Amino acid sequence: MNKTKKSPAAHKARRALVTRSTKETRIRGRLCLDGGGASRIRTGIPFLDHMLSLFAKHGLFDLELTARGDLEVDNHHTNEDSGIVIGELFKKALADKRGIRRYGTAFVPMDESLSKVRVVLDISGRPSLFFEPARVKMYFANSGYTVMDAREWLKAFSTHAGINLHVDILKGDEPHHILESIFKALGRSLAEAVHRDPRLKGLASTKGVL
Ligand SMILES: [Mn+2]
Repeated sequence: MNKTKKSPAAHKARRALVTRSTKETRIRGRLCLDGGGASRIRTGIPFLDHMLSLFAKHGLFDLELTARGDLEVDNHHTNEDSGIVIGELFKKALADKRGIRRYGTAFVPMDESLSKVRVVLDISGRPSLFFEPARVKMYFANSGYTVMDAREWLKAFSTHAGINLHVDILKGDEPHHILESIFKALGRSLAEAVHRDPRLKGLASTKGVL
């Protein structure tokens, strides 16, 4: 059986570094797509730090993110801009997207709360987000991070990564577990989509562009 000889590029770890400064936030991010799930996240929003470390862990991405934002106003700018920077990191690290699987799907249950989430995505280059969080209780007592904040983050991320993203809550309404399921499922479905398949020559598209 002829062994497909992998080109050196196929082995090279895909990395990116992004810094972004506005009057509202200053953010620096570093990503390795072919990592082991290690992360160092400091956004000043503890619940978001928790979600992004789960995202990195379950996606096997190595991720660093340091954000300094106008939290004295509220967490909106820092939350949204963190999504922008991580989106840009994925776009940059994916570069020409050669050999990637492109599509990813993940279901993640959180057994004790019977919450269940499905994430389906396409690294199509045509960004959009479909996420109707209507069934989830809107507010967290402690963390102050809401399901609407998560939607803002997912919108900023998918727009700047060029990803068509579908998030569906199939069961459950407990916010902490629902959001944990979403960020874990996002990590797992992205890991599948960015995976390089040696049998794939060029792009996973008959149009030849992504
Ligand atoms: Mn948790």
